[in-house]
Amino acid sequence: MRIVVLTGAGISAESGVPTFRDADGLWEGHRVEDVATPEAFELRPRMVQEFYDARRAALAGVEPNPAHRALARLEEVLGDDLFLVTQNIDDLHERGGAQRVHHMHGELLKALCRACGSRLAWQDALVDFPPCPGCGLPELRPDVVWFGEMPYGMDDIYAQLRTADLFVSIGTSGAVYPAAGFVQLAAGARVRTLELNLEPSEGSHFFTESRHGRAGDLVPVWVDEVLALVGNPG
Ligand code: BV8
Repeated sequence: MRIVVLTGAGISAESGVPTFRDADGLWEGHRVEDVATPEAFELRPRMVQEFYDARRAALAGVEPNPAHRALARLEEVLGDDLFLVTQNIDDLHERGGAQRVHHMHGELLKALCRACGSRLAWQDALVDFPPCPGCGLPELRPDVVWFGEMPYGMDDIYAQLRTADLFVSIGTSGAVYPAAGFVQLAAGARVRTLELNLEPSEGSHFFTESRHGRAGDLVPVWVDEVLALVGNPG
């Protein structure tokens, strides 16, 4: 069984990573366009760097939860038949044990040099624009996809969506494109679709099935069902 899983901020909520749109969400106090656009970076580079420096530093204080770990168990059994794509820029899928995670919106723990294009593992702050280890220029930015920028790996993602047996969306509000359009694309390819989310998302009506609750409860149960189905009671 070939499965494509898409995750959003909701899968990391129980780990203590703030979501975007919830009451005290990331966008609280920050207008998206003020911190997550190339234009904002041109206008107020230090403010944007500080926004991502704070989120990068906060990663040290959070741990993966049962939903992250359950998906790693599923990956172990399904191997390449599982395609795990996330909108999240945290590293909790990897720390939960997943080996192959497609970060379509980039990663907090990577820096991208605007001068030489180097992409580097990065733990520290970028607010003082340290020199790029590749070219020496002070042109490092967070390696995240901002609004108006092309998400990463779209061709792979579209190819996987068209040939899957099942598309599962976990912890996402379905408010941001192109990720919010995956369910319609999958449905168009006659792929079964399942939503696991705290509440109905903006695209709930497109899903074959929806289960509402906390990812930390829903995902391990769903993974056990799949593992039983594929004859490997994990
Ligand atoms: C692009 C990285 C060209 C940075 C992010 C079509 C129509 C309208 C607009 C557009 C369109 N196409 C493009 C656009 C413009 C724009 C867009 O979508 N705007 C929106 C606001 C309308 N999209 C873009 O600009 C994209 N680029 O389009 O390029 C192109 C075109 C075609 C094909 C290719 C390219 C780039 C978008 C990426 C921007 N970067 N992140 C950063 O993190 O700072 S987006 C960021 O916001 C996240 O990555 C994520 O994608 C989104 C937040 O959404 P969620 O993750 O879903 O989080 P949210 O808080 O909203 O919801 C959480 C959900 O979890 C809720 O439903 C809640 O109920 C649930 N939940 C909470 N707790 C739990 C839970 N569920 C389970 N358990 C729990 N415990």
